[in-house]
Amino acid sequence: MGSRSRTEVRSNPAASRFRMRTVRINRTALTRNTLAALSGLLAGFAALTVAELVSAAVRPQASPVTAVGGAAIDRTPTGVKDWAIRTFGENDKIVLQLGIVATLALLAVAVGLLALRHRRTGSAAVLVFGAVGTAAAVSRPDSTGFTDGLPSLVGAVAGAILLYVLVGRLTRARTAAGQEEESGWDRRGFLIAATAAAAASTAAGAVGRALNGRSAQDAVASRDAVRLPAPASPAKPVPAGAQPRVRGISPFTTPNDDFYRVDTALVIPKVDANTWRLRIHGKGVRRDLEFGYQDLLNRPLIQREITLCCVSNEVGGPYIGHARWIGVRLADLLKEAGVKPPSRGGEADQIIARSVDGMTLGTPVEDVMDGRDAMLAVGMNGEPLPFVHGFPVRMLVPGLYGYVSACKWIEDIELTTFDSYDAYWVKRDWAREAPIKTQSRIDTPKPFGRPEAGTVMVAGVAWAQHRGIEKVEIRVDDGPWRPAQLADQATVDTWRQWTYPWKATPGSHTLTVRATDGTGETQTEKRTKTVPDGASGWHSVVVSVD
Ligand SMILES: Nc1nc2c(c(=O)[nH]1)N[C@H]1C(S)=C(S)[C@@H](COP(=O)(O)O)O[C@H]1N2
Ligand SMILES: [Mo]
Repeated sequence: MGSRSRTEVRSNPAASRFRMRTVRINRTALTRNTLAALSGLLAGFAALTVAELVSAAVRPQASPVTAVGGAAIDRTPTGVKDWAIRTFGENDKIVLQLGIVATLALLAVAVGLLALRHRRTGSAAVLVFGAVGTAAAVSRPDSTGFTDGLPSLVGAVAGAILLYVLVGRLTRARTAAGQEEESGWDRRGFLIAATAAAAASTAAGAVGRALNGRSAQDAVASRDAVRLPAPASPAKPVPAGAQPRVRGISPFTTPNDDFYRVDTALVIPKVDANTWRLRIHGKGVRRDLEFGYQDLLNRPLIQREITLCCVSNEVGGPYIGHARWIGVRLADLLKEAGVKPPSRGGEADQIIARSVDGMTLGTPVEDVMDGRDAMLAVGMNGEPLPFVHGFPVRMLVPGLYGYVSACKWIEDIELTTFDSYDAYWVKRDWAREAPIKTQSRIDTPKPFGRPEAGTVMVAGVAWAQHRGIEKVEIRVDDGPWRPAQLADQATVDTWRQWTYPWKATPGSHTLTVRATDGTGETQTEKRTKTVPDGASGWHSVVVSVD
C-alpha cells in the first residue's frame, strides 16, 4: 500500500524546526505511553484468557475473576451487600463483575506505564496480581486444593512474559546516552508481537470458554433426562378462590422464570445429577446416610405449596415468591439417620447445610422435625429445579427465611449445635434464627399511580408462613382500619392474596396495609431494617386520584 511514502509527508512550513522537534518528541512520548498502556491491557487480557483456558482443565470456578469476585462478595460488609441486593437486585453480580473488569483494566494500564519505566518491575507487578488471584482461588470455601490456583498462576506468568516482550519493543531505541530517539523504537516488532498476542489470547479465551461450557453440558443433559415421579403425597389443590381476578395483583403461583433469585454464586453451579451425592452426618447421627439423585426420586415424594421469602426483602419489596415444590420429607431422612430433635433429647440443635459452592446455612433441627413440611426439593412448579434455584436438590423449610433454610445445590447435611458453628450469613451479622415476619404488600395501585375517582381495586399479598394470615386491613390516609377481603388461603405455609374496593375521591391519598397472622398477632408498625432478622413495618403507597 505504499505506506512508507505516506508517512514521509511532513509539510508544515509555518512551524520552526525547533517546534517541530519538540512536538514530535512529545508526540512520540505520548505514543509510547499509549502503547505501554495498551501493552498492559494486552498482558491483562492474555492473563485472563490463559487463566480461562487453564480453568477448563481445573474447574470453571477457579478462574480468577470468579475467584476474586467470590472473595470480594464474602468480604463485602453486610450493609453494602444488602444495599447491592436492594439496588441492583438480580443484576448485582453483573455490576460486580463489570466493576472487577474495570478495576483490572485500570490496573493493567498502570502496570503498562510502570513497565515502560521499569520493565522488570512491571512484569513483577503482574505476578503480584497473579498471586492475589491464586490465593483467592485456593482459599475459596469450595476450592478443591492447590490446583485451583493454577489458572491465576499460569495466566499471570503468561501476562508477565508478554508485558516484558511488548515493552521491550518500546524501549529498545535508547541511544548510549540514554536519550530517546524518535524513530528508534521497534514499531514493526511491537505491532507484530501485539497482534499475535491479541490473536492468541482471543483464541485461548474462546477455547477456554467453550471447554468450560462443555463441562456444564453433562449437567444440562442430566437435568433434561429427569422425569419427576408422581408424588406419594400430593399437595392439597389450591382453591380457585385463592387467586382474585384483579389486574396488577401478584399471581398466586410465581412462574419459575419470574421467581426471585438471591445467592452469592457468580457462576451458577451446574451440577450433574448423575454424580451428585448428599451426605447426612454429625452429632447425634446413629447411621451416616448417603444418597444419589435417583435414590431420592425412588423415595416417597411429597408435593407442597410453599412461599419462600428473603430476609433482605424490604417492606414492600420483591424478594418473595410462591411455588409448588416436590421433594423428600427431610424429617424422614433425619429419623432414618437416628437423629432426635432437641425437645426429645437430641444432641444437635442445628443443621448445617452445605452447597457445592461452599455456602453454609444453619437451620434449627427442632423446626425441621416439628411436623412441618421441610423438604429436600427436587421439583419446582412441575419441572426439575431450574439451575438458578438449586438443581439438582435444595432444602426448604416453611416459615423460615431463605438464608436459614433454603440451601440450593446442597451436597452435605451436618448435625451440630448453634454454640459450636456459625453459618455464612451469621458470621456476617445476620441472626442465627430467623422465622419469617408477618408482612403485607400493596401490589396495585402502584406508588404514585393516578387512578380515576370511583371504585379502585386495591390488592396485594400478605404472608406469615407457617402461621397463616387471618386478617388484612387497609387504611386510607388517617382514616380507620377497614378489613380487606381475603382470598382463600391455600395453606398456612403460603401467602394470601387480598382485595379492597376503595371509593377513591380526587386528590392525593396514602394507602396503608397491615396483616394479622394465624396466632392473632398484628404486624407491627415499627420500621426495622432488614439486618439482622428481617424488615418490619407497614407498607404504604401514595397515589394521586384524578
Ligand atoms: N447455595 C446457596 N443457597 C442459598 C443461597 C446462597 O447464596 N447459596 N441464598 C439463600 C437465600 S439468602 C435465599 S433468600 C434463597 C433464595 O432462593 P431462590 O434464589 O431460589 O429464590 O436461597 C438461599 N439458598
Ligand atoms: Mo435471602
